[in-house]
Amino acid sequence: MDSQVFEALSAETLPVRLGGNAAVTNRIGEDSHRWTISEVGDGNLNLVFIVTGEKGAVIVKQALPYVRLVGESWPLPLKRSFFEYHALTRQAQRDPGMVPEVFFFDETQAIIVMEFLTPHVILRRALIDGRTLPRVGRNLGLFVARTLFRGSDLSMVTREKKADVALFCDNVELCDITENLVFSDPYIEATLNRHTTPQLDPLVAELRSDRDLKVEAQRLKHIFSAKAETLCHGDLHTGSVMVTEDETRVIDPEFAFYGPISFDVGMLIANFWMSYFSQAGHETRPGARDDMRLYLLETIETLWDTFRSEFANLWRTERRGILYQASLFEDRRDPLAAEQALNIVIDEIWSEMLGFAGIEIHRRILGLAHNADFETIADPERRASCESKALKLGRHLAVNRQRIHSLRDIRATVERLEKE
Ligand code: SR1
Ligand code: MG
Repeated sequence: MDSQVFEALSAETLPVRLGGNAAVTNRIGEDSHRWTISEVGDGNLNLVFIVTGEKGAVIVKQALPYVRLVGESWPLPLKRSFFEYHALTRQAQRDPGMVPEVFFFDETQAIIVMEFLTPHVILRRALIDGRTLPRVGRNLGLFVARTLFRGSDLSMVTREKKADVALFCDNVELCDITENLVFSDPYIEATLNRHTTPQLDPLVAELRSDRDLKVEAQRLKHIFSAKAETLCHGDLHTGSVMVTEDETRVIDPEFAFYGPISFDVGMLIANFWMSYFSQAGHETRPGARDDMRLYLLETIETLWDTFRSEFANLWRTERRGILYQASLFEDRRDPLAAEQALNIVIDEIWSEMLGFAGIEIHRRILGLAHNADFETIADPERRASCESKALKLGRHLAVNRQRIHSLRDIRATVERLEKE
């Protein structure tokens, strides 16, 4: 096989491509004729294979030169694999043990060979199945605090941070997807949009003519594109998290870019709120829905509280970058100055995070890329009811984000909407 020309893998060609590769054979065994290979990619973009040999298994992920969800009519550069590889290495340093270990990267073939996580399942699937994972809120709260703080000018040597901004700034096409699919398309009659029930039509029309909402969506797009604060995962939803009872791992950072600290936090929390509103479409056991909903609200609170306290801890112990330097706050007569600055920074993350969460909810119901939480609700009436409650929460968060002061206030809104 020509190693200089990209070729999409298949179960037949994969052993030829990777059979002689020591990084792979050391993990799973040398006899590639005995490998079993299954393609399991269910995302929107890539091929994903589980490759099992006599000694073990690995994941082989390959980017395709187009958007898998749409087809070859939407080309997408292979270089997203390069950004995913570099994001994984940085996240592994910033929060060890939280991302899969990478064994091999081939830039030309856009292949990453990495740890096969087992018996992990995708968090979104677990939540649809009504599973309550006790450690997810804390683990994810720590992950976002550590990766986002340690990738910013609060922590990094500024020359290294600027070099990294320059490296990741070429992930243009993936940012372009987010800029259009997340921040703009849901609020216009875009060709790629769809919502799955006509029952939503009146609410969708209302949202698309809501001036305050459209202004906020564009303000948030402005923050997304202009605030190169830290290395974001870029697509941190519950489909990008794998779990067991004890472990949480974050996967798929191909959308990595330098953006606002608040972006990953908001996208992630939005997906727990969507899970909350989708529960009425999934549960049949008596009482189970209420338990699950309570679990989801508590997980959101744990995630945010953990993020805030770990971010504050890192602020107090690891603030070695160019921002809010300790030298400016050394005056013992005013020990609260650094704490005042911290509170202002966290308040800004909070209000932006709420806005991003609201927009993420909208795009998953009105835009191109939907999520299984709602899509797998078979009854259209019920699906529309779940989706409309989520859409209303999204509007509330985006428009009122600077007037909302606590998750307790949001909880009251969420529970009121659920009873509608
Ligand atoms: C065309 S890509 C659509 C979506 O899939 C990815 O997972 C991202 O969420 C993107 O917005
Ligand atoms: Mg993905």
